[in-house]
Amino acid sequence: MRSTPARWTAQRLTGPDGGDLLPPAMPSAQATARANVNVALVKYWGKRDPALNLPATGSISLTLDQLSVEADVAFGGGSEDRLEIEGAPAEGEEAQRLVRFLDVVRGEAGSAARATVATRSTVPRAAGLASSAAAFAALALAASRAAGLRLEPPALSALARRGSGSAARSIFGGFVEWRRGERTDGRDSVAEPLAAAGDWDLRMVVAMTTRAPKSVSSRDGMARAAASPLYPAWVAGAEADLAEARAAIRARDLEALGTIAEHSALKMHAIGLAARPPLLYWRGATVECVHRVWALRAGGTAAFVTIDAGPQVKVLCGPADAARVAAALETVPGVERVLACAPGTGAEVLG
Ligand code: 2P0
Repeated sequence: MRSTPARWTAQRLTGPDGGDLLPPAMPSAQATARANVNVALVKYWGKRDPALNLPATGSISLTLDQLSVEADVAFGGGSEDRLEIEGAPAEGEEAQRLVRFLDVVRGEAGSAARATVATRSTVPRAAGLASSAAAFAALALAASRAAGLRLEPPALSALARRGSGSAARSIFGGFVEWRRGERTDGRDSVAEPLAAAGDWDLRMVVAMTTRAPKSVSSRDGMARAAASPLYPAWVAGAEADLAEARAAIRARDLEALGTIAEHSALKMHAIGLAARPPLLYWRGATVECVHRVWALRAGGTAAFVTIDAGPQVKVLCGPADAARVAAALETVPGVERVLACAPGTGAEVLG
């Protein structure tokens, strides 16, 4: 008798289809993987190909510890994918996005097998932190393994990108650059590590503000930004911003990295303000957090803000200053929780 993993037996062999649910082409058929979120220091904001999530510019990020997503994927029989997020069935656009991603994996593997997927996140619900980067990096690793594919890191990064652009970066730990690439098929639009998590000990202090739902998704925000009169300047300045960030990371120069990271973030939000209709992700607490950080900096603390497609503020600083930064942010009205993250590791297979 063939031995099958307990998880597989429990989830699938008693399924409605009965019979042998392990197609011969996919001997592993199930895998679990975990990936951490990442925060961009030079932002990805705009696409040259929305279908393939090919970016208009390169970007550079820091993968964080503590905030991660775990994904179980099993391929087998059944007539449709069974998808569960945080213990509840995936619905609507979220479910469609997962199925589209699984279709990409099936296409690569030459398989028509349906999947059972479950994801679990350690990202606090109130955080308003986009966990799609961690989710699709974990899914890319788990689904490709489960489908019998053994992808090298660049191909894995390209696969994760298909789910969510920023997921290309969460395949790797530490400081990561996602190259814009030139090819229309996107094979050269992949991330690569610049420095490992253990190479430079920094902190990203995350101030979680209002729970108000995000009114405009990153996807829609990027589309709106592309029509902003400031957008051409954003694209034109990208290579210089990337070069500055790369040099700062190479030199382990926090002041230089923080300066370009803050500039990239504020420039990204300026594009939205100048768009018609306008786009503004900030709340009052967001603005107040920025001023608190600037006040700390005026007092000699090397701390720099970055803000993504939401009202949360993330502050890059040295480990010795993280407690001071956190204390300053905790007292801002509207800030619900503050978390200091260190550099995190890349995506890994758990089983
Ligand atoms: C970034 N953001 O570089 C930028 C900065 C938000 C602000 O990548 O449409 O979820 O799935 O490719 O990756 C968030 O956008 O967008 C993001 P899709 P994604 O981190």
